[in-house]
Amino acid sequence: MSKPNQTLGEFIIENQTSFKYTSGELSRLLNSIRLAAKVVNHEVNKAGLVDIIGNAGDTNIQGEDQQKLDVYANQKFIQTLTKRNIVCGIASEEEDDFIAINSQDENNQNKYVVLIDPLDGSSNIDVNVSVGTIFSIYRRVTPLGTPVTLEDFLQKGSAQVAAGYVVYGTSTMLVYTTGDGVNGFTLNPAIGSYYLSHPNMEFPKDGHIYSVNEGNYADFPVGIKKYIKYCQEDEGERPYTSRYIGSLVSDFHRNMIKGGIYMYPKSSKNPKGKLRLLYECNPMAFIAEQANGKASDGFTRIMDIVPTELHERVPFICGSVNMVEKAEEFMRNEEL
Ligand code: P6P
Repeated sequence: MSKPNQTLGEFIIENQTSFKYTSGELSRLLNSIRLAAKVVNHEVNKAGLVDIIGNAGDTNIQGEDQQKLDVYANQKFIQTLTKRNIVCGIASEEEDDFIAINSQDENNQNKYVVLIDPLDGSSNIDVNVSVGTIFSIYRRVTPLGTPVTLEDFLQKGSAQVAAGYVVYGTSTMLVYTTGDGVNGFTLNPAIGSYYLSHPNMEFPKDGHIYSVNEGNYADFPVGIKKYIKYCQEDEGERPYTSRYIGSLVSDFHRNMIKGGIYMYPKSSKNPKGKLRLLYECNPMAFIAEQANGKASDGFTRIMDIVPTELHERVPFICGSVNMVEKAEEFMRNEEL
C-alpha cells in the first residue's frame, strides 16, 4: 500500500503488518540500512573532494583492490547494524568471514542476518560513475541466543525476507522488497529524507537493451555468444541497444525501468562467473522476481541454488522475463 510522496519511514511503518515475519525488528533493520545509506551517500557525493578516492592499499577476499570508499562503506554499514543491536550476524563482500553480533549473549534474541555488498561497482568511483549498495536479509535458522553459524548465511535465495539496493547515481535511490512488490525511494539530500518516487516497480516483459561486457565475448559459452548475435541482428525490433555501465546496480535499475537484460556469464577468466551468489545475485534476483522479471544462471533459477560457500560466484542472467527466457533458450539449445 503506497501513497504519493510518502517517506520511507512512513512506508515501512505502514507496511509492517504485511511483512511475513511480523516484528518491529525488520522495520528497525530497514531503517538502519536507510540511515547507513545516507551516511555513505554523503561520502560518495564528495569523493572527488577529499582524499577518500583511490586504493586503500588492501585487497579483499576477492583479490580486488579495496577502494577507500569500499572500506568506508563497509565500516559504516557494519557499525550502524552492530550499534543498533538489530541483527545477530553480518556477511560482507569486504569481510573474509561472517561477523557474529553479541554471540556470547544468550539473551540475544535478534533473529535476522544481513549479507551486503557495501559498495558495488567501486572501480567506477574515481571516474565519477554511479555505484551502489546491495543487501539481503534472512531469518537465522539456528536457535535464538546461540552464536550464528555459517548455516545461517548459506540459505537459498528463496528464503530471503527482504532485499534491496541503493543506487548512488544522478540521484540517490533506495529500492527494496519484503516479498510484497518492489518500491523505489528517492533521497532529498536537502532534508535527508527518502520519498516514495517509484511505487510498484516492474520489469517490462520485453526490452531493447542488453548489458554485458562484450570484451569477454571470445570466452563466453556458445549459447551466450549466439544470444548476443541475436540481439545484434537487424530484424523486427532488433538490433537492441548495448548499455553496460560496469555497475550491476545501475544496469539493473535502468533495465527494470526501461526493460532489458543483464548478463555476467562464465568465461575462462571467471569459470563460475564473477558475481557473488549471496550478496549480489540473490538479492537482485529477489527484487527481479518481485518486479515480474526473472533471474537464472542460464539454466537454474538463481533463488533455487543451494549455497556452499560465503563468497561463491555464479553466472548471472537477469531482467525482462521474455529476454531472459530467450537467452536461456539459446543456452539450452547448446546443451542438447
Ligand atoms: P567487469 C562490479 O565489480 C561488478 O561486481 C558489477 O557491479 C559489474 O556489473 C561487474 O562487476 C563489472 O565487471 O568484469 O565487466 O568489469
